[in-house]
Amino acid sequence: MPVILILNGPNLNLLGTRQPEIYGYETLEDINKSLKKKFPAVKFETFQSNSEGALIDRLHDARGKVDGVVFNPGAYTHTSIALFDAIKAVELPVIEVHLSLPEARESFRHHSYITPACKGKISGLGSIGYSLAVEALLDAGKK
Ligand code: CA2
Repeated sequence: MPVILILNGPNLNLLGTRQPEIYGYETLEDINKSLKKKFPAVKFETFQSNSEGALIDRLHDARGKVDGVVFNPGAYTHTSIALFDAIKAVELPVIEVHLSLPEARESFRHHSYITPACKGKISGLGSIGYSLAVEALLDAGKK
C-alpha cells in the first residue's frame, strides 16, 4: 500500500474559519478526511505545523518511510531556502500545492523557493489540488 504524507505549513490550521473567499470553506481536517475517503488504497500520514523547523524535521523523518509528499508550505513557500534544502535532502517526490494562485496575488507571493526542489506543482484550484497531487504521485509510482 503506498504511503503518502500530507504536509501543511503555517496558518493552514485556520482553513475554513477565515478568508473563505480565498481559501474556501473546508477545514484542513475536512481535506484530510476526504483524501482518505477518496483513496482507500493509500495510507495517509498528515502533519501541519506553524514552525519551519518542525516541517523540516517531519520531512527528515519521512525519508525512506513514505512514497511521496503533498506539501503546501504556506508562506514559507516565499521565504524558505531551508525547506528547499530539506526537500532536496530527503530525495522524495514532493508535489507543491497551493489552494490559491500565488502568481495572481501580491508580488511577494510570485516567487517560490520550493518549486525547483519539487516534482510538480498544483495551484489555484482549491482543495481539489491535494487530490490531484495524490493522483500524480500514484501515477508516477506505477511500475
Ligand atoms: O494558496 C495557498 O495555499 C498558500 O500556500 C496559502 C498561504 C499563502 O501564504 C501562500 O502564498 C499561498 C497562507 C495560508 C493561510 O491560510 C489561512 C487560512 C485561513 C485563514 C487565514 C489564513
